[in-house]
Amino acid sequence: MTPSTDRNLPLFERAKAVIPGGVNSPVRAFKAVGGTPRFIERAQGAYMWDANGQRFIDYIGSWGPMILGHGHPAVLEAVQKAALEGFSFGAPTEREVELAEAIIDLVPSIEMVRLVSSGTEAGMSAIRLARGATGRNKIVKFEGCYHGHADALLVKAGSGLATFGNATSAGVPAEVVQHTVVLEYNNVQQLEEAFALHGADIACVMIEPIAGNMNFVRASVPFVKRCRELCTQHGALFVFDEVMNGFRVALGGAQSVYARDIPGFEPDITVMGKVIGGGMPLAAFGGKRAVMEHMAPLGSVYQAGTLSGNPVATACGLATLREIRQPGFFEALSASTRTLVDGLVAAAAAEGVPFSADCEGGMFGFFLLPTLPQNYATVMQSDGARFNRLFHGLLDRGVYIAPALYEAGFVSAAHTPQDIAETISIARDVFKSLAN
Ligand code: HOZ
Repeated sequence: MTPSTDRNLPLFERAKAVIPGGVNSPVRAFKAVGGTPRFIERAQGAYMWDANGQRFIDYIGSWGPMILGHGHPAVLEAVQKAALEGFSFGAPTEREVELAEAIIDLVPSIEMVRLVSSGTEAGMSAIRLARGATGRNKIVKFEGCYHGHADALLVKAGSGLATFGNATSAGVPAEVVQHTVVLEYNNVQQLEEAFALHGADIACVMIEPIAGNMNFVRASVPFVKRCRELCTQHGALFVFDEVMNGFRVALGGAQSVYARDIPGFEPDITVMGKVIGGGMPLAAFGGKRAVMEHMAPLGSVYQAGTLSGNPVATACGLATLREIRQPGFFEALSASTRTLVDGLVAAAAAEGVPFSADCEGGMFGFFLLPTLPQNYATVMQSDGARFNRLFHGLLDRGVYIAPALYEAGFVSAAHTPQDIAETISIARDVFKSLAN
């Protein structure tokens, strides 16, 4: 691409004149990796095309929602039909009930659910609900977990904040986060100490069970088990933030993955987003009836939204859930993701590049570290400069991964074995250049 035919750069310059940093969500600006963000014109299946007409195999999938790939015919049909019927009514619809029923059917810990428009809104409302239901103020979160950009949760968070080296946002008054207790992920001892100190004041413990905002780090089974035990023992609520994991790592979400090792395991509140909207602005939080009945208009915890349960978004989400419920869907998706991850590990090993990777369902992550990290501090030891070379090497050759070290990747049902094989072969080329 000669400078005169490149359209991404002039678009970025134009964007920067009218939008802070040229983007509507910081990580898209390529600030950490350098270079010019690609302005996407269209997408289909596993591919996206930028303003220069370059094709990319897409492993971002709109940061998670596009589990079926782009432009799935059944989803398109549902969205087109819903759009013709009306964009927004600000009144209840049958489709909202259907979507709530589908979520409850798939996630046994959820008996009632409230639909909202974004993961941030869902996380923020879940915290308010936990505080309202328990009459307590303190919330426990873990370093590197990102639960959206609500004030009380923007402390030592991952995602874009980690990328810019400032895990706590400016503009959040100390008073607002005085009740937020931040602990190390996977550190049982710290958790026990926090409960010993504040047990009677803790409204909830909130966790990304398979954290996707410090790349991909699993909460260990003993850690999740201890969180559950301590919450129950002290009357606190255990909140699973499954915005990334829900309907992505397994049909029943991360909680169904942990229930394999912890019989009967259930969180009290689940926060969902991304896949349930299928690419439209839709998110949710749900839990046991006794907890959810604290929500207005039944109870005194207030939350509302003009676009909550939007008819086009719910049509998109329902059509997406219908597809991922098909027998064998998750087996096939998990197998593709596993093939990708194993292939990348083998390619890095062949070129002598220290590399570790992990996956669950259609979500994966990798590190330029010899072993998988267990917490944020270890994630931070990753070699950022080397990651940037890897990122640009892949991007130039048509493989689009997240432009930051701290973000998980996503495989869709539209990724064919050929796409995966092509990705691994491109990665091997790039690893070769990294080894030099
Ligand atoms: N919160 C997303 C990363 N974990 C970024 C979303 C976006 O930029 O679209």
